[in-house]
Amino acid sequence: MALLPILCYPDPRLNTVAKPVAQFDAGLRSLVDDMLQTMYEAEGVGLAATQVNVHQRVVVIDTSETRNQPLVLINPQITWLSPERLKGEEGCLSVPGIYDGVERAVAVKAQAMDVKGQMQQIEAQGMLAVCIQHELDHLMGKVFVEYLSPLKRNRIKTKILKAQRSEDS
Ligand code: GNR
Ligand code: NI
Repeated sequence: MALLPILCYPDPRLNTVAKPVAQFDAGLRSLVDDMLQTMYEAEGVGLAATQVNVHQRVVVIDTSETRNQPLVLINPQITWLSPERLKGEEGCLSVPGIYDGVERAVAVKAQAMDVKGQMQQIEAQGMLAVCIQHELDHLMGKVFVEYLSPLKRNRIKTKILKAQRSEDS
C-alpha cells in the first residue's frame, strides 16, 4: 500500500479525460488499494484516479460515518439522473480549503464494475449521489470550481497559487 500524491487545481492534468479500464489485474487491485488508503488518509469521501494522475476510469468512495464501507467503481456510467436538482456545498481534495455551492441531481442510478470485473447497479441519493456525480466529473476532466463564475474561479486560482508559493519558499 502507498499514499499517492493528489494533484492540486489549477494543475492542467486534472483536465485529462480518463480511459476505460481494460485489464482487471493485479495492477488495478494495487491502484484501488492505494487510492483507498489515500482517500482515508486525506479524510475525503471519494477519490477519482484523475486526482492521483492516473487517467483511467477508477473511483473509490466511502460516505459512511464509520469509514469502513468502501465502494469501488470501475468504468462507471450514470444511467439516470433525477430531474429534481438541489444546490449543495462541495469541497474537493484537489481544491484544498475551498467550499462552494454546486447544483446536482438529488438522486442517480449508475452501473460500474467492481475490482473483479463484476457489474454492479447502484441507486443513490443524498451525499452518495452528490459524490458519484463529483467523481464522474473528475474522470471527464472537470473540477467542481469549473461550475462557478469566472470571477470566483479566478479568486480561487489566485488563492491556491499564493498558498503553494508560500509552501515552496
Ligand atoms: O471529500 C470530499 N468531500 C465532498 C464534499 C461535498 C461534495 C463532494 C465531495 S468529494 C470530496 C473528495 C474529492 O475531492 N473527491 O474527488
Ligand atoms: Ni474532488
